[in-house]
Amino acid sequence: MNSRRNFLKTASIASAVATAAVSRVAMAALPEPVIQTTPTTMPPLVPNTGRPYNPVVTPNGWTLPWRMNQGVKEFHLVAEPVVREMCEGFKAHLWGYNGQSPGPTIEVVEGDRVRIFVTNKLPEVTSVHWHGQRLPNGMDGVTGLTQKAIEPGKTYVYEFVARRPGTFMYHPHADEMVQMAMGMMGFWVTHPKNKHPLIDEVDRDFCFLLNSYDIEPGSYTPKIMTMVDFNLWSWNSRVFPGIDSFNVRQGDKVRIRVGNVTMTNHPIHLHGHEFVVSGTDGGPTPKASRWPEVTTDIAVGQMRQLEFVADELGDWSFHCHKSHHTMNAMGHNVPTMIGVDHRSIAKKITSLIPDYMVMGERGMHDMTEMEMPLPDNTAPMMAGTGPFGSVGMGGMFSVLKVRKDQKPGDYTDPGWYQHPPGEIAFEWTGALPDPARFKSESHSSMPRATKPKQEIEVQIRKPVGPMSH
Ligand SMILES: [Cu+2]
Repeated sequence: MNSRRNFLKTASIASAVATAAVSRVAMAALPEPVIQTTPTTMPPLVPNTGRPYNPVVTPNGWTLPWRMNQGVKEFHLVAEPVVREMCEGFKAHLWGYNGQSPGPTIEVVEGDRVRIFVTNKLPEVTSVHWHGQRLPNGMDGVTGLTQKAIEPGKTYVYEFVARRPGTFMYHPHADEMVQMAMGMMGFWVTHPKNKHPLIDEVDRDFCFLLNSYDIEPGSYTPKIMTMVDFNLWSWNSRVFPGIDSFNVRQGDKVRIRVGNVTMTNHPIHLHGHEFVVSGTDGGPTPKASRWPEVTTDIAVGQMRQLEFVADELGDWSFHCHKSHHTMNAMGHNVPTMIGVDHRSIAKKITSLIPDYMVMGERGMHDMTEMEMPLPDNTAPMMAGTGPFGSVGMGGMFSVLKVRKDQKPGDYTDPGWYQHPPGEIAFEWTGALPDPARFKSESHSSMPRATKPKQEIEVQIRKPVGPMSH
């Protein structure tokens, strides 16, 4: 599957050999790049060299192994075209790092000296900017401003000390519009060296990037000129139901780190719990500035750390609160048909076009259960089947699964929550009394000068045309 285990074996052999005096030539060789071939969530990479720390888990992602070279942590990133499975049955042709988009998460400890080799296998120049880091200016990765562009086929070396603990990311600073629209980005976590007054120890630590793509149904490559009208809203380049659940044990202190690499804001919302924002890409927030939230807006280019105690058992939705961001590839030119009875016209059309289907006269949930013919390689618009039927979601949606018996360090999916008897919403089968209607007691503050001549009820149909979110 992935070659991490082999790499670690090789890496530890290499370092064992290294201490036994190896030629400078061998030591100068690049670390072997590690390539990931699946979009599954890899277990946390427990460090076997350097200072210990509690590693993060990257949903549908992985952490890049390193080698220790005379006290320096060495990583090798390869910028290259990748095929990313965004959900089952839907593959996108993106650009990324080391086989996937986003690239692997990089985890280091405050005070570590880090050396990152970046090999460019793209058809155009690139560079890597280490978003949020304190570093020498020449290591900041801005093409033309702080360094030469990395030409195709070339490898550059970045080296700096990870001075500030916290939540960071990396992405190109060369032809950014194209390269970020194509999926080039990755997470970076710097763990604190010692106990930090503002950084709590947690039992579970997750990280993901918010990203968006515009891929026409039936095609594979994102349109890179899109500014607002994206049709795929993803976490770590996955769309629901392709996003793995966040599996924790009841009572766990949980930290979720999120970075926004899209071109709009995302109000990230958690059910059943309150969280605080314990940090940003600027560092941990002062304790006095933390207040309880169930939704926090993450603006473009921002990163946030959400922290909470997962004390409520269950399967809790965790999603972006913009309703268009929990749907997949959809045409935007669909008029609202709710309340429109077009049975008669549908009958006439069906005689001409047998496959004709009327969409959405009772809302659009029906579409989630309908077997609609879709072009090959298209993510279903709203999907995901839960224990009670269709979830009717897509895009930026996942589930926090809180269980009594989830073992510490076990991130595997425990399956659906078994609700205790009497704790599920149920159908009322008794008589329905007529509703008692309240008499309005409100008055307008400023009465109209003239009485309206007649009651007007407006029937609105939204205009057809391009829509922004
Ligand atoms: Cu959103």
